[in-house]
Amino acid sequence: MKYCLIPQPVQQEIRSGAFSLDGELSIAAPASVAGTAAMLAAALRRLTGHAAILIPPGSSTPHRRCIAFHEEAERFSDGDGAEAYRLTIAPSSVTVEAAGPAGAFYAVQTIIQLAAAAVAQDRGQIPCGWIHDRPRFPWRGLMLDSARHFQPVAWIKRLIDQLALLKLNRLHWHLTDDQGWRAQVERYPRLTQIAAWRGSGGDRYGGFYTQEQMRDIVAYAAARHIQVVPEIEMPGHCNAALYAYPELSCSGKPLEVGDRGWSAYTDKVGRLAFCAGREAVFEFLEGVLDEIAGVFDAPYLHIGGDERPKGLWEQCPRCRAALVRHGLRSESELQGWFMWRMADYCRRSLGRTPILWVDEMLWGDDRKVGLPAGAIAQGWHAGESAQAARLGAATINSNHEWTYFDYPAFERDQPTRPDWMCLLPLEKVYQFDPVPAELEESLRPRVLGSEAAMWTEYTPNRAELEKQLMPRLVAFSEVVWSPMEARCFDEFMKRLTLHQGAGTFPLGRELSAVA
Ligand code: TNX
Repeated sequence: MKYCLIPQPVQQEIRSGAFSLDGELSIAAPASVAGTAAMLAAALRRLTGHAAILIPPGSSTPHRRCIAFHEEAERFSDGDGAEAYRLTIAPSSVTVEAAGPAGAFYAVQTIIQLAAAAVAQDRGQIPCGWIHDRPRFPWRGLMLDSARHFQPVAWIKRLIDQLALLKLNRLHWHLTDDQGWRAQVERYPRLTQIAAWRGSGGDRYGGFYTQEQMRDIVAYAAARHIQVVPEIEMPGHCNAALYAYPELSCSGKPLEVGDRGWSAYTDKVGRLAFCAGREAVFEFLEGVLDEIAGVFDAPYLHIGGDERPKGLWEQCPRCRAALVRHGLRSESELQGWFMWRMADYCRRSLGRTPILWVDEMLWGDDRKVGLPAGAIAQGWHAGESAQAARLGAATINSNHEWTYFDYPAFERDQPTRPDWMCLLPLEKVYQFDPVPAELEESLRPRVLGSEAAMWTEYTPNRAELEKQLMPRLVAFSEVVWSPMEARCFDEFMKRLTLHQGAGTFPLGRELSAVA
């Protein structure tokens, strides 16, 4: 017998007896985890209908069953990390021991799932026993593309609730792309006046996040131990920005805009890039990153770097002159120089670790491009994360065949998606190992973890988004949290079915997601 938890914890044992959620309950927590304890109280009230009483630790709790938090850093080894926790469930008490606030927070997510399962299944009785738990990877993320289609703040908060319940700790926020610019930058108002929108009249589509809204999301996520990592794309995937500021492109001419929905900014002119030969481009990008770094407090900035449209820089006299000036031989070397320069800016001027998609930093035409020093390499094709690790970089493995949630989960949905998308069923997500099989043992610690990627070209609304995310995100949580040996798909499906029946997960409740 095992507890019904997703992701599966590292160690657990069920014993006889049960802790009843019925009736009076108190929660004793030190001030350092007061917010987390309050979230537990709110969740238990929602699930059981009973209010739990929050008390300071050490107060006596006569005649009342108690959930008690203890900070026990010394009982955890360094290898456990700050996210580890232990839970002991006895007939009259649930004891939480954690190395720090993150561990206490994950213990609470576990208790919430246990309570949801107990209410749905066992008349509110949580079986006695214990759980010792810690994540397999420190980087457990979801990438959300808000550029191709826009999601309102309220929905993103629900998504963050969902990530928290699954013990995911990064929201990588893709804020800019060819199809839209979503982040308010005060120095460049045309980004949100113009680049955040496409179409006209009744067909106008778009939106953006004010700095205040972004700060609100950062704080909401931080309270749930999730870091929000913003991504500003360069040197490609930038048509929307060039529509607002055409002087940053090679031609410097206004963009011709089409009327084909999400691809309006690319269908007439193709995909463009920032001009690598104009100093104004670097002034712009640095100005943008200055403000973004002021809004987001994570120690990372994602600066894109993927899929530069080829052949444009070769045609541009300014880019050709830059090539000569910097002693470079090809467009791909120029891209390497561009990304090195911006990565350096992140590190030296902003004190942030740059993260890059590395498709073009590893496989430049002449293989001379190389990764910027101190950058984290996010791989999305097979082989990239292993190669980046061999080059000495820390890496996030988002191999698209296993983690791209824009790909169809079901054969029946394939006709609605382009041919290059492969099928990504729930079971395949579940079987993913972020550590590439070919990677030498000694380099494996360089794999920080993984992110699933929710690209949104084909997900224009909430219903579509939730259909693509759920329940694959649930399976993904086990990929990045649980030990590889603990995985068994059939048994996972039983836990998933129970939690879907219990309505545990905030997203996708309305969907018959498993069918
Ligand atoms: C590739 S992965 C892209 C995205 C697309 C995605 C569609 C990456 C860094 N770039 O721009 O949305 O494929 O699956």
